[in-house]
Amino acid sequence: MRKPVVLITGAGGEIGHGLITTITESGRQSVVTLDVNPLEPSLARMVQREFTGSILDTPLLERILSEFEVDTVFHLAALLSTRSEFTPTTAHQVNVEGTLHLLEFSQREAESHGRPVVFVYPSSIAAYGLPDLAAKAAAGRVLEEEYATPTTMYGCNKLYCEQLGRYYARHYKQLSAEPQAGRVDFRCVRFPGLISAITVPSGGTSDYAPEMIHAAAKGEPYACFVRPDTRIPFMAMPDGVAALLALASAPREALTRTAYNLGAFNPSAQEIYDVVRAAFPGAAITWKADVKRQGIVDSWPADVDDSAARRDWGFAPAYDFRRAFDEYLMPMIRDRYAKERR
Ligand code: AKB
Repeated sequence: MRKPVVLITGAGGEIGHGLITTITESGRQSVVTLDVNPLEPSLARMVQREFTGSILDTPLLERILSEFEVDTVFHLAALLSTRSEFTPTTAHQVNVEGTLHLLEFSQREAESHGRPVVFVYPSSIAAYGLPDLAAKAAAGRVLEEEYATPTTMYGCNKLYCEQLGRYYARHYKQLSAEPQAGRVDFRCVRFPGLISAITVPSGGTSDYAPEMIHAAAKGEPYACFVRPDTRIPFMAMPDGVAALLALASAPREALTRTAYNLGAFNPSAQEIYDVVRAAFPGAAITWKADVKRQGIVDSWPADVDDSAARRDWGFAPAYDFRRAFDEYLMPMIRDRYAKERR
């Protein structure tokens, strides 16, 4: 008998690092990965099988389907918001068609082993689109249904894929005589900006926070591409990974919606600057707002209402702003770059 495995797409990215490590260290399930680039050797050693290729490569997905019994999919592969604005049609292909391929893959896996496949999808605060700064200031903590009018290709892709996942979950449920059998159990979070001590993201618009911190730790100058008063929600990467795993294992009947807001802390860029400069007094950080990227973060909410996630599946981030810096980011980042310098 084949043993069920977890499939992680985009596994070599920021979230994939933490997810692979946490799942494999728990020893509970084996992990199979798919990424356009080979995994770092330290990650590759942890996984049962690594596939290098595109989520748009249907024969490759067929091969995974025939070789593995996948019962959970973490579909992380995507082009982020800034990058997607430069190549919108490619972004649509990867972010939307790629997700469609993975949903179809999951549907067929579920049919073949007669049990639901849990499909975990990271959506984003980019799914929101606030019309201007006055509306952003007045909106406060936005609810999932509010301001669902994204301004970026990435945001449109994320919002649509939330609906696509919901369609798969509902459509096949209605077709099936046995409601739980053979279907996609779609679950999704809207992530804020994520900050990791281990990796620096690329192609995102919330990247100014991790870039500022990592540049300061490396002793490199950094020109921040947003204004000091810019405010969006953020989360420390360990809380992001923990949230994906908590949502994946939550009892189905506890879930009242398919897409959940998540938040942890929401400092302004100036507040991030202040803690970074307190930790690295010599840090050479300047301000050089980029009109396009500033426009994107100005359309994202200053904060989100994540009470549904807290109520339904016990979401409770361990790191607030202070703890994220004092107990996670600073010690790990200092250690990491000190080792590199040795
Ligand atoms: C991005 O900036 O594109 C991402 C996101 C907020 O989804 N980090």
